[in-house]
Amino acid sequence: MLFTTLSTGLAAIMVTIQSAAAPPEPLLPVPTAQQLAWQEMEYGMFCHFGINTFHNEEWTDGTKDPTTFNPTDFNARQWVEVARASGMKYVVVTAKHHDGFATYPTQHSDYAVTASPWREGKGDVVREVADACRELGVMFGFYLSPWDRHEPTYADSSAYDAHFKDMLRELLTNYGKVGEVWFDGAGSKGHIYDWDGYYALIRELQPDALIAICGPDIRWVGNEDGVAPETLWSVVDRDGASVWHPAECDVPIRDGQWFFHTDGEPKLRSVDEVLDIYYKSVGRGAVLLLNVSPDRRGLLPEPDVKVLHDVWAIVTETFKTNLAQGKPATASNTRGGDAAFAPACAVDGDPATYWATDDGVKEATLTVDLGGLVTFDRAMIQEHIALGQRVEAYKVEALVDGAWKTVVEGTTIGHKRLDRFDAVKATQVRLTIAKSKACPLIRAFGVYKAP
Ligand code: FUL
Repeated sequence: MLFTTLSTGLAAIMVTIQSAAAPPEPLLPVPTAQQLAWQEMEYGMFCHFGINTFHNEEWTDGTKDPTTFNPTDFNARQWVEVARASGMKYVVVTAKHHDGFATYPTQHSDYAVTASPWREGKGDVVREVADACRELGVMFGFYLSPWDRHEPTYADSSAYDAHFKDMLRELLTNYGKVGEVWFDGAGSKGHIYDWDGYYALIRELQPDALIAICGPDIRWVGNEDGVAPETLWSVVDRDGASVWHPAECDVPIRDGQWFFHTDGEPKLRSVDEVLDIYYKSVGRGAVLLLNVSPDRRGLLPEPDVKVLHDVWAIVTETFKTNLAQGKPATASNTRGGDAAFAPACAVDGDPATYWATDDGVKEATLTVDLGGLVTFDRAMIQEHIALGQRVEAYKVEALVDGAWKTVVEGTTIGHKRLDRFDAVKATQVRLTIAKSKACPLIRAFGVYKAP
């Protein structure tokens, strides 16, 4: 009796094991855990704040009197609260811009907040931003300009490297966890830096920090418009090797102005313009780092805050209800016929599951029965990029009056693809993966109606 029960149980286990399809092999290269977590954030706030804020200039030359830095109502918590309420998951603050003025009390330069009247020289912008980020659950990052127009050692590469590492060390040890270090390439043409030495220091002191722009973990998208190309790969060739190097789109909310200007309000982009940027960055698989400049009070200006708020209200409202979620889904192919990789996994709202095809099947369709006439004008697709970026071409069609109508055709998907199109009224929706480097892994597929 006991033997029979045991053997029946074993047989059942055997059957389960046999019918489970092997998980797909990763398509190398794949993101690191830190890159993956950053990609999930999608949206962050850049804050340019420093001596320039008080001179109506984008680039001062390192000679402005440090006593001119004097915000009247500085409150970094307001910056981070606004960022969080606006859907942003990280904040990057300028610790030093090209002018060399340090917004934190460095021991390695007199050109710093310590020489300003602000809080009698005892203020620390970086500390207050870092503390607010920690308290509010927002990732903290800093910008440190390699190009330095004030520092006397700048003319001597190795002396300057030592100075720059001294500042880096302070920022990496005194402010808690750092998520991103932003190295701007501007102004540095012809100068030789010890990049490897900088990177080694970061890896040693903050192993989880991502090094952006002039760095190995995050790449610059290549423009300051906040726009990623239609076809965006997170995999690029570097020094003859294929590496995971995802793109970040940095753009100022006031056109052309990273720093606050007293007469800059007319440059403030509209809600529609920022939304368009969102679709062309996050919606093309990049991460958006939107710059909002604190003003001379040391606060984010109210009109800018309103735009951020309104943009996020629209994004949230638009993507609140996936009209395909939980609806019956079928596919032209399911990996091993296994429920673990079924098309339903793309519409279950669970970020951990995905629809996968058998190895070698690089073209496939997923059809969702919407269960009646449904109106939508947005689509969202996500790949399971933890196992590599794969899809090269896709199409979304809607079943309208019994005929399939193409609403959008595109190339790459990556972490997320958002598409806008004229509203359709359909009973079914179909995603076609037309070309893929390996079997496609679709984590999410959704259709939505914008407000
Ligand atoms: C550029 C800089 O020159 C701008 O002032 C700003 O910091 C922007 C983010 O990067 O290269």
